[in-house]
Amino acid sequence: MEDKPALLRALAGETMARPPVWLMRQAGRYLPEYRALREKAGGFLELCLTPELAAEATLQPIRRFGFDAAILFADLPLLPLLAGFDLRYAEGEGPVLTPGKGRSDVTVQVAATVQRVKAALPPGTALIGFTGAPWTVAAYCLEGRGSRDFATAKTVMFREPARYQALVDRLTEVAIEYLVAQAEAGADALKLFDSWAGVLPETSFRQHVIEATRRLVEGVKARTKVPVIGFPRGAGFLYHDYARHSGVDALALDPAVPLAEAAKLQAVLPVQGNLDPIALVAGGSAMAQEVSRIRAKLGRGPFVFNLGHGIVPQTPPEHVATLVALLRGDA
Ligand code: 1CP
Repeated sequence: MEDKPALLRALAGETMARPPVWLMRQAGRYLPEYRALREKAGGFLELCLTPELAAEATLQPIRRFGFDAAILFADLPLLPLLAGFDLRYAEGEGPVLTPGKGRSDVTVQVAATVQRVKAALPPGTALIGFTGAPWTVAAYCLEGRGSRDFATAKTVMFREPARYQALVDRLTEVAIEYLVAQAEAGADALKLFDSWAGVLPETSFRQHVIEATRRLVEGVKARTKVPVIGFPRGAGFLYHDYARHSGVDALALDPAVPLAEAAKLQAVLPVQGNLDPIALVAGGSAMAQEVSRIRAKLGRGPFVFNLGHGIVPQTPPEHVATLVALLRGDA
């Protein structure tokens, strides 16, 4: 079908003459209009859970750059809120989670955001819903906040496997409901962020990344047909087994995945990635060379152009415009 969004065609395995493009963290502090909206919202949680404001944050980068996909503006620690954790954003810090009462209206608010965005998007622009994958969300719950190595969370995983598993079972149950609600509200694809997959050794990775993702995907697929993109950041050699056994429909690649390996992965699943976010900060010929290297290697199969991780706040918006123009052949 000609009017099917380019993103969905690529995720379904089609090789596109021009790869669809969107960027992880395409909404956020590098955009002056986001900073203004954030100011107006007061707190970051209010921004995420007020559909009118969250929809506006989602649409800002689409208006400015015309990406092929929008990604729901929300955050990964919203899932623990649904599983009985309290969440606050400390000034100048990331999320802080503590066991508590949680909030029961998260899914309703987020689904309302999805509906609003969907109604406002041009028909060729896909909408991506998301949540964190079980290990990464459990890691934030157990650690209580961001960490370089998630040593506390890993200690619980090793020392108290039953407690760890009980938490993951609960998170998986709420994640299935949350993702299905997003799909039913109009999300065209779903993404699972396993941002901390790379801190686990092989055995834990197989059990708590691949197998835990497989169970989550199975639960989602029993109720909706939308494609699922998996992002096991830092998986290294284990990307291959993740591609074969996690049940996801497409793979998001981090910047460290060599293009020769990426091409092998692409023989198994459509791939998305993997420009280094700092190459986007640098811009100029260094960025242009990286873009053509990635495109030359991955453009001959099912491919979605993206960064290998999120846009950083110091990124000049003009470099994003140049990147999109390069990919569209207008620069
Ligand atoms: O100051 C601000 O305005 C808050 C910055 C911010 C933003 C813009 C946070 C706090 N979250 C978000 C939005 C967000 N987060 C989106 C939607 C916007 C978009 O992509 O355009 C998405 C998909 C996420 C997902 C997310 N949140 C991830 C996975 C992706 C990744 O970067 O690996 C993770 C790990 C988080 C947790 C989080 N939220 C925010 C921060 C600062 C962090 C990192 C905390 C830490 O580990 O220290």
